[in-house]
Amino acid sequence: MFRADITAAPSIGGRRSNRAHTIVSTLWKEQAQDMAQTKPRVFSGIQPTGGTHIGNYLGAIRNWVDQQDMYDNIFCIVDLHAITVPYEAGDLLERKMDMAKILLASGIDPERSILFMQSDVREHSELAWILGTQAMFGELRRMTQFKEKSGGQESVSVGLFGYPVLQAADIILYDAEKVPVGEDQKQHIELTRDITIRFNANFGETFVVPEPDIKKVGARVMSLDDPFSKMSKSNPNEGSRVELRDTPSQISKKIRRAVTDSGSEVRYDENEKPAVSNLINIYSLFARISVSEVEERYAGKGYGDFKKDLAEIVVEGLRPIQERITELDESPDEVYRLIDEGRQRAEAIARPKMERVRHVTGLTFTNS
Ligand code: ATP
Ligand code: LTN
Repeated sequence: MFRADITAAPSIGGRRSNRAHTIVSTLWKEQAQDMAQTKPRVFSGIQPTGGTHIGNYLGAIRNWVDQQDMYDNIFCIVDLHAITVPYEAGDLLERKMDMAKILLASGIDPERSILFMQSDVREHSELAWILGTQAMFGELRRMTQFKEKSGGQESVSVGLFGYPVLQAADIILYDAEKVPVGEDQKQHIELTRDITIRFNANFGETFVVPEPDIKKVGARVMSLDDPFSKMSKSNPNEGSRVELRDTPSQISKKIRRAVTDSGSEVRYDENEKPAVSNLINIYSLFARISVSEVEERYAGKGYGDFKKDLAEIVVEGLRPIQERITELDESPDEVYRLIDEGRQRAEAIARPKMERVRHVTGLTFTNS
């Protein structure tokens, strides 16, 4: 029992300087000093569902990459989430490999971040079951993503219903403080907070309560065929999104065909010009310049010039990623090796944490 307490103490938030004072024993003081130096932890996940697009990239992946030096990073390819809807086993394996390559090619650096497959670390499933006992039917039923994906049908999996509980387990298993995601995930992170607060109240302070990290710009890249719905892999119209693996000519064609608004001015106005505003956003994010700079650049010019340049900027922005993906296509063994290393590092955090959870919930049954 003493051992369990030692391993658990830092993870009850002790890693953070502002919580270091909660650690009382002398033995822990040294550890606490070390921990006060460490960076806040972030956790985020992405489903290996194929068709990764610039919405996923600008809303999530690129922020993870940009912020790698600021945080203690854990990124997870959430295959257990991907199996909550019907799928083929062979396809899943391919998509997991594809996603691993996309993340590495986008700049997730295994030296600075832990990158791993969710199902490789069994503690995710174990904690999800336990958290399921703390989550309420009513609160899960209200989740927008569930309502959208189930389309009101009865024949959807229990896994799809419990999806946000597994997501909560992913995050709190590592005591993540920040969760960088797109706007669509806000509700899931709020639910994660509620479940965590409830667990801590029932069993004692065990987990850090995480916060969403949602950027103002890029958090919601809209569809190219409808500026009122978000760019999505599930849209049957492939012209609605630019995928990371699209060729330059596919990208140009999709942008040329993207819907625009009436008038001809390249001006940011979400109400009057939602489609053009979305394209301006994409431009500003890829070119890493402000929205007003984009407007200045295109003052007096029309949609045609703007779209032509936008296509070029997106093609050039994706080019280095695509080149690295091609390189990784040649070395799958290296990808397996890096992901397995990630598993080991994730397990080293998840194991002791789960021991603590088993202990506080009365599941550990031993006389040692
Ligand atoms: P989709 O809705 O495209 O089918 P998803 O939301 O299920 O996909 P994931 O692959 O699980 O996609 O999402 C990975 C990350 O990408 C999440 O953080 C999500 O918030 C973000 N994301 C997805 N779509 C967009 C978008 N259109 N704009 C900004 N961020 C997005
Ligand atoms: N539900 C998320 C993917 C996801 C996730 C996570 C994101 C699963 N577990 C933990 C952040 C943290 C999605 O659909 N985008």
